[in-house]
Amino acid sequence: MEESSDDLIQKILVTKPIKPNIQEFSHYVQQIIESNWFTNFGKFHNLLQARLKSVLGVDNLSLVNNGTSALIVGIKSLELPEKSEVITTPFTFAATCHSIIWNNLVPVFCDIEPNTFTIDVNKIESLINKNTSAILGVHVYGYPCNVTKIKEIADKYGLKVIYDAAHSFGSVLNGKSIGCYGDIVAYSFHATKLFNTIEGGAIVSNNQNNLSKIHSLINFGIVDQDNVNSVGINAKLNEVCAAWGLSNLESYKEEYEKRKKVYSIYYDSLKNLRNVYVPDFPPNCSNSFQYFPVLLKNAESRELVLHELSIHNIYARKYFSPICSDFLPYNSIKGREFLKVSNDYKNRILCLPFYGDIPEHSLNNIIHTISKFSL
Ligand code: T4K
Repeated sequence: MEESSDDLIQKILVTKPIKPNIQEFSHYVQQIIESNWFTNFGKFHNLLQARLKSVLGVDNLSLVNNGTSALIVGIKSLELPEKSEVITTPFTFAATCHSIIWNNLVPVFCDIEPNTFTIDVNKIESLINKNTSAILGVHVYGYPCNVTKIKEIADKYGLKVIYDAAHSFGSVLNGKSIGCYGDIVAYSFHATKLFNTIEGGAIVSNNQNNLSKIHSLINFGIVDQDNVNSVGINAKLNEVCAAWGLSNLESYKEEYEKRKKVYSIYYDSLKNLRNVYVPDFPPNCSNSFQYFPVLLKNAESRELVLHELSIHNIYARKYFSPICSDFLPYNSIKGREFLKVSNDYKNRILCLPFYGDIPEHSLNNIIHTISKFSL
């Protein structure tokens, strides 16, 4: 949280990506150049994969070129019946729902639960029918879905469970990695994520048998030089991005600690304001420190806050508004009329600029502005 004269004129955006140590990264790039091996499951890919298994506390992890590929390929690996229905939340980034359509499946929207913005487990069962094949929950902003109840429902109806953990790098729930819950868990390592490989992501499969299928789906469906056994795609993570990720493993830890401090300043200042809702993390789940979402009084107060902040060169973001059910490709999707909480929250949600070295005067400015328009 150091300030400089540059900071005073700098734009304050919703996030600021972490960067690797330049010496370490340059050293890796030199090795990549000399090796003549730039992609296709190279040395740095394999090193990062091994490190991330340990960092994320999971057994089966496959690296991919972005979080959207992680979702698309992860779902594909489950071989769900064509045109079957996948129950999901509209309160997420477009990639979540798009990944269902890309698999020739049908998304069905379920509303969110008001406290944590995650899929409302009390509303899932009423959406299940003979065509339902899976539930796709999103640990939105890192808040964990009710994984216990979702598993119970999935087991009862024989459904697969997929989690979008794009916001949950390093999250631990009930003493286990968030990646241990569900059949497939998709991570994003995009530049805007706490841990990034510039573009990148990972698929965690909690079924060991699925691993070789995922590996080949990432690589065109190739099994060996003579056999292509499935309609795969090219979703490989290249060596430079993998090396960037390896060098970022240290930066990530530092950033995590810094964000903890920023989080408590926001939390202590905003938590008790009238007309502002800051969701708490459940005691059994660690905070991923990916976003700092607040729910404001109404659409009008949100616009006032956004406008006032922009005067000071501060740009908060309306993640997630519009919600996915508002997007053109989803206009005729089932369940759109029952999204009361999602439709209310999309008008009030705001993700505040949230990163380790956000200047203190900007932080104070944001807190002051929200307090002013939340009376
Ligand atoms: N599931 C969920 C729940 C997700 O949120 C996402 C992605 C995915 C799946 C798919 O994962 P990926 O396929 O992307 O790996 C951004 C990110 O591009 C996207 O990854 C993220 N979620 C989404 C929530 O945010 P935009 O369209 O808002 O990006 P943009 O360009 O407006 O950037 C956001 C802010 O970050 C800006 O204020 C500027 C800053 N920024 C951005 C970039 C790219 C930087 O400071 N440096 C940068 O390099 O989508």
